[in-house]
Parts: sequence; C-alpha cells; structure tokens
Amino acid sequence: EKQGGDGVKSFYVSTPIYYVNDAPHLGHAYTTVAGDVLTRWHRQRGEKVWYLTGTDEHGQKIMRTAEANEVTPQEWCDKLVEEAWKPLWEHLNIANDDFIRTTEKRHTDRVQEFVQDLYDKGEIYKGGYEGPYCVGCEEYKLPGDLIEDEAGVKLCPIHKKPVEILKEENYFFKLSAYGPKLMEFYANNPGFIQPESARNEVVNFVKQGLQDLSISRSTFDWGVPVPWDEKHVIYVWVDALLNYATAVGYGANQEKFDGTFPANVHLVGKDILRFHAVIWPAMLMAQGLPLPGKVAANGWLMVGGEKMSKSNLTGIKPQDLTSHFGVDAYRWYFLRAIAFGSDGSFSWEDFSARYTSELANDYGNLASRVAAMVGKYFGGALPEATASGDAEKAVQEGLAKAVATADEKIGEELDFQAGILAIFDFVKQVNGYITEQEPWKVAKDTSPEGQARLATILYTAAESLRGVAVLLNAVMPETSQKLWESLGAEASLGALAEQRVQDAGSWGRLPAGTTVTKGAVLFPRLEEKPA
Ligand code: ME8
Repeated sequence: EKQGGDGVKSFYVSTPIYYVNDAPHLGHAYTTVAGDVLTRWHRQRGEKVWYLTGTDEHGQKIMRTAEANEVTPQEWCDKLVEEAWKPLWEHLNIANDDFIRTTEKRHTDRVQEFVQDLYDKGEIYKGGYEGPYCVGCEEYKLPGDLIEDEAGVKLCPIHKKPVEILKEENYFFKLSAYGPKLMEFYANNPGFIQPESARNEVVNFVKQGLQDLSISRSTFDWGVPVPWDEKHVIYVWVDALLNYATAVGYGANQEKFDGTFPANVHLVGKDILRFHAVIWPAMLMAQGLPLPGKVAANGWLMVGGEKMSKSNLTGIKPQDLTSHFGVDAYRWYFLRAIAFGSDGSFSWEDFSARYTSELANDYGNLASRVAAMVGKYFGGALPEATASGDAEKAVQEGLAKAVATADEKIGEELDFQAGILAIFDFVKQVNGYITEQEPWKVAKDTSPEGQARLATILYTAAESLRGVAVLLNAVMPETSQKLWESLGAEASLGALAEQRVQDAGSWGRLPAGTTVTKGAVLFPRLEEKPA
C-alpha cells in the first residue's frame, strides 16, 4: 500500500544502521526517535512515508567483539538484533517500515552487484595503502586529524584510542575525481547538509581535495566478498551505506526503488557526516543514481561532560528512563531540551524538572481540568460556543499559529525543539485563557448569558486540546491517543492518525454534543528517583 505503483514517491527517512557490537544506548535512541517524529509528522500531513532503520553487522569491530565473546559474528549479530535492538525500537514506539540487516542476502547480493558495476565502469582500481586506521570508526584517518596522548601515542580524535598502522593492497574507488562535482552539488543545494556548521565542515574538507577511497580489506574476512577477487571483503562503510538503496529494492524491485529512492532525509550523528555527505553522494554519482535531499546531523548527547558512547558507558539505559518517566516523556525530552544539531547534556534533574512543570503541570493538568469541568457543568456533553469574543479569537489565532510554526519547524526544518516549544506556548496560552476567564466563577451566573459564556469557555478549551492532541501525536503518540479519547474525538472525528496537520488549526472541528470523559492521567506524578 505504501510503495510504488501509484507514481507518488514516498517521503523517505533513514537512520544510520547501527553497529551491533553492543546494545543500543541513549545516543542511538536519540537519532531514531527524531526520525520517528519526522516520519509521523509527514504521515500526518497525509504523505506516503518510508522510514528505514537497521543494523551494520560486518567489519573488524563486530568480528573482534564476537571473538571476545566466543561466538561466531553471525551468532553475535542475531542475538543482539533480536534481544536488544528490535525490542528497544518496539518499546519506544518506533514506526519504522523496514529493518535492514547488512548480513541479509537481499543486501549482500546487491552490494556485490553495485561494486562489480563500478569496477566494470573503471571506477575502481587496485592499489596499495598504508596509514593510521581506527577500528572504532572503521576508517583510515588522515595524519593531521589525529591527536596525541601524553606519551606521544597517536589517538583517534573520536574514540581517544590508539590507531593501528594498516598496510594493505586493496581496491580503491576514484573518490578524488568527484571533488569538483560534489562542490558544485553543495553549491546548488544549500539545504543538503544541516546544520550550517556541518555544511561548512564538509565543504572545507572537500575543498582541500579528496583522496581515493580504499574499498576492500584482505586481512580479515567478516564482510561481503569482492566479487572478482574473493580474497578481499568490501569495506564495511561501502557495504553499510548501500543499505539505503538495497532496503528499498535496488537491483531487485524497480517499482519500489523508483517509488522510494533517494532518501529525503538521512538522519546521522555528526561523527558519520563525511560518509553520508561526501562518500555516499560520490558513490551515487558514479552509478548515475539520484542524490538524497538532505543529510541532517544531530549533535552529541553528553552525560557528565562526555559524549555518550558504547565504550564510555554511563550506566543509563533508555529503559531506565522510560520505566521512570514513561515512553512518551522520553521521546519528548531529548527533542525538547536540546536544539537538534547542537550537543546537549542529559541530567536526571533537568528531565524531572521539565517533566513536572511542562508535561504534568502545563499539559496534563490542562487536559484533566477541562474534562473535569465539562463533566461537572455539562454532564460530559461538550457544549456549544455561542458567545465568543476577542478572548476566544486570540485562542483560535494561537492555535493556527502553533500549527503553522510546528509544521514549518518540525516538518521542514527538523528544528524539533522550536516546533515543540510552539505547541507548548499554545498550551500555556490556553492555561492563561482559563485562568483569566475563571469558568468556575462564571458557572455561578445562572442567567442564559452566564451559561452561554461558560459553555463558550469550555468549548474553546476543549477544541484547543483537540488541536494539541493532533500536534503532539508525532512526539507523544500514546498520550495524544488518551487525550483524543477523553475528548470523545475518536467517536466524532475518527482515528487520530487520520487527522491532518493541514486541518489541525481550522477552528470548530470538535462537534458540540461530543462526550467528554475524564480519561487516564496523562503524566502521573514521578516516583522517587531510583537509587
Ligand atoms: O556509526 N549522541 O554506527 P554506530 C547523539 N554503523 N547521537 C549518537 C550518540 C551520542 N552520544 N552516540 C551515537 C555507525 N549516536 C555506523 C553507521 S550508516 C550507513 C552506518 C547515534 O552504532 C548517531 O546517529 O556507531 C551516530 O551517528 C550513530 O548513533 C552511530 O552509531
């Protein structure tokens, strides 16, 4: 239903495919949740969307981990994927359409064909290379990029671990030839790399001139064999990047491929920006394939001043946070607290404080107060708004503005923080409206005019919440569903997922007479922080 055939191309979003040398941590979940919010947002615009995630299973890093655990690499990957990676994405409500593993035949066969094609076209040649290699990055480093420890040992700037000098005869892709074409592409597509700082970094890097890329390894065998020389395996990054093509039918299902490829947005961390913004487009150019719309780099999630990583375990697992704060608050927190593209710290205290003030007090209490008042004063039947004035007009305009801003910020700019803030500003506005209108006082005026004002205030508040439920559905789907049901909107307007962003700001959608009930508490009070 989602793919091909109808001539409409899917809005295609991808996450990196993560290495399965260990279980996922907060950093991986950060990128994947961001992609999920973007996906759900575009779905709610009525677009066809394809959201891809998966795992990167070849290379030395995985091989060494499996050896250390005395299992085969394949056994190691199978176990981690099934017991750690897929369950976490399910737990976090990630609505991916596919999950690609690079050890799958649908991938490895196509990788071989792709590389063979480039070889046949003369884009690949045999040569020798010697240089510093970081196994953590699975990447040859430029000598100038290395840092030194106190003893003068050369270290990878990302992993802070010694690099190994690798000397190999292997196959090279003529990457250097693509520098000028890439520069032209960046110039013609200013939005290709986001944020601006990432774009500048890539442009400066390419401007200095590119070296050809070693695309095979012969010192170990955990990888896809080079088809014309099986003593070599294909470099894990070439293998990995191709997932974005193989997963959507490259070389196998042309209709699906045409209906999906290329990605509109590749979400990545800034550590793997060059692979996505330099090597990947060059590989596609060499093959005459279309280039992605955007590579969006998120910043580092820091804990205690350090980048969160598998080797720098901070002891906090996503599940530790979801069991305390709930899945929806988890999905919300990192996008709300950190500007996408910038580094940001996680602290338990900050999360708790924001949960209580923004989610429980501002949003949760608004929802429960409004439902309680409709129950108390109108027996749960949503009254009609017959006495609207300037105060109501301001609320209506506030909703329209929140919709427009959130759509622009989340849907277009991937500025999740600004989009969420716009929605919560509207929540604050509605709280302010209720405080000013004092419906509990108006309720004491039993004249027809008084009752009409009371009805109008409560209708205005409930209809505002209808808009909020739609707008927050991408970020906090379970909470929005609870609110949707409490407003009786499921019965009167249909499924929440079917509500369009484009209509969210048009006033008066929730029909009078709808049954409003006091539903489940959206954000329960937090328990004591676990020890
Ligand atoms: O690089 N803060 O896999 P990987 C924010 N297999 N994001 C973080 C993060 C942090 N502290 N730590 C990790 C690989 N990430 C390759 C990708 S794609 C063809 C191949 C996120 O397991 C961020 O998205 O090391 C980063 O790019 C990714 O996890 C790296 O995951």
